[in-house]
Amino acid sequence: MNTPDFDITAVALNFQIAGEISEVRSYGNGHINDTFLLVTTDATAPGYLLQRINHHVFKDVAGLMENIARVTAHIEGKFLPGNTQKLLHLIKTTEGKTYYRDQDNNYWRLYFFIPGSRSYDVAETERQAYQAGMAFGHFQSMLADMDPECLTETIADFHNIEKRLKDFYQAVQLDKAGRVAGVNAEIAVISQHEQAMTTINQWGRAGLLPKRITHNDTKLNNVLLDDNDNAICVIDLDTVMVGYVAYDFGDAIRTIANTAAEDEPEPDNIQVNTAFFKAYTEGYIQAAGSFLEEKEIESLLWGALLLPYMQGVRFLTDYLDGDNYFKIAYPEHNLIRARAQFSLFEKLRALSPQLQQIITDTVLSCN
Ligand code: ADP
Ligand code: GN1
Ligand code: MG
Repeated sequence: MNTPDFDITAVALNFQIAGEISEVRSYGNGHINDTFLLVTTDATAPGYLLQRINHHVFKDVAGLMENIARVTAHIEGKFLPGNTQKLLHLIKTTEGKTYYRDQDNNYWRLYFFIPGSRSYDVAETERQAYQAGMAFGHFQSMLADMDPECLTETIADFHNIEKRLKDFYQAVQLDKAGRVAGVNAEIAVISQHEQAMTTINQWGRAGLLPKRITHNDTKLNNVLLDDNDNAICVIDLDTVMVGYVAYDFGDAIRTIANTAAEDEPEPDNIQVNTAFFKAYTEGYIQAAGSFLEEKEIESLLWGALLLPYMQGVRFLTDYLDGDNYFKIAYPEHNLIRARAQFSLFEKLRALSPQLQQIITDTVLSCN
């Protein structure tokens, strides 16, 4: 799904903004929503972040926005005086709503731009990895006392690998884009590991893992860092809903412990950075260790294997469907992304004993 042109200034006039818009820029590298940075003539305003919510992906926009309002209010209530963390702040429409629907059925929302912040697609330093771990761990911890059932499930079965595999095999059967003949090697990888990859589902069904409120999109670029690489804000709250902590841990490791970008075409460039894995784990356990149950800790490595595998399944499904879900930059993009995920998955698998040791040692040192 790629982006048409919009009259962004006209859209922004439907929100309670200060000053006039002097500049509009396309912003960020998200695969789902469209994001624009708005600069205004009001020198006191830090600028705004306007997003067109992808309502083909998020079918219940009202429910999604209600989730974000609840989650941000809950977190705000936990901030202590003098705290330096930032929080996404929704700007209401001129009608007092959290989102605006235009005449073409596009859905828009507006946040304050968080000044002095930036995000990274690939981690550059251990500090970034550690800070991201702290940020996502702290995020989960602040939501640990909220009832998971009070949030709408914005995408059903989002991290349910059994459902993702079902969708994948359906895409293989339909072969809508005539691409199945070219992906036999990837199909073989998927089928070889599918049994093992249902471990978290099985533990969940057996009642061994608590359901919690999780972020569900813990890519490195969904945490904002300041100039000194301090994590200042967890963003992209569209998928905050019920989940298992292993999903967040795994999705973060998928980008943070990967030496290459998510769509790296050269497999040799895709390696596991064990120092970044350790740094993320330390940050995460320091922030979340106090509420995690033993089985959840045991599930973390499974999450680190599952999320690259599942992301590979999702990219490949979209490739076979004809690229309807993720934005792409070139025709084979989803295939290259899927291959990169499977390559990372294989490397994480090979290092599993070492990675488990890092988790175990970190938990022991934090007790
Ligand atoms: P998507 O769902 O498409 O990934 P995000 O909400 O993650 O959209 O936003 C895309 C990018 O915009 C982020 O990676 C981040 O760099 C930037 N961003 C998002 N919200 C803010 C904000 N309030 N202040 C500053 N930058 C932001
Ligand atoms: C999408 O929106 P963005 O780019 O942060 C996707 C995630 C994937 C990710 C892969 C709602 O995240 O699940 O892990 O791309 N979000 C949705 O980069 O599907
Ligand atoms: Mg994002």
